[in-house]
Amino acid sequence: MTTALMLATNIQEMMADLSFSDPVTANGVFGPEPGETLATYNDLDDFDMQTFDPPINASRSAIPELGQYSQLISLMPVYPYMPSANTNEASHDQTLSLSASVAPRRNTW
Ligand SMILES: [Ca+2]
Ligand SMILES: [Ca+2]
Repeated sequence: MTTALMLATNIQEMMADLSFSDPVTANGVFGPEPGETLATYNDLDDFDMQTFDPPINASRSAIPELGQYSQLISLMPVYPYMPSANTNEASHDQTLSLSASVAPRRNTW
């Protein structure tokens, strides 16, 4: 397994059991709700536009040994049967799915 694939898999495993809506505020903000941190992110969209540098493992712990890499997470709410039809994050109330991309990248010094 390449390092990049492993870093993407870490994110996938970390997010696998999270709900689509915040369990406290239901449909709160698209992104982390006020006061939330990496340790308390509790729904999928909390991770939108987060960059982890150094990267993290599936338990949300930093991996300083791989400090030459970082992980960028981008989420977009999508319609289940038309995943490319939505381009507006604000319309997440009508959608049931999320498209996630993880971009492990090698930092340049
Ligand atoms: Ca949340
Ligand atoms: Ca949220």
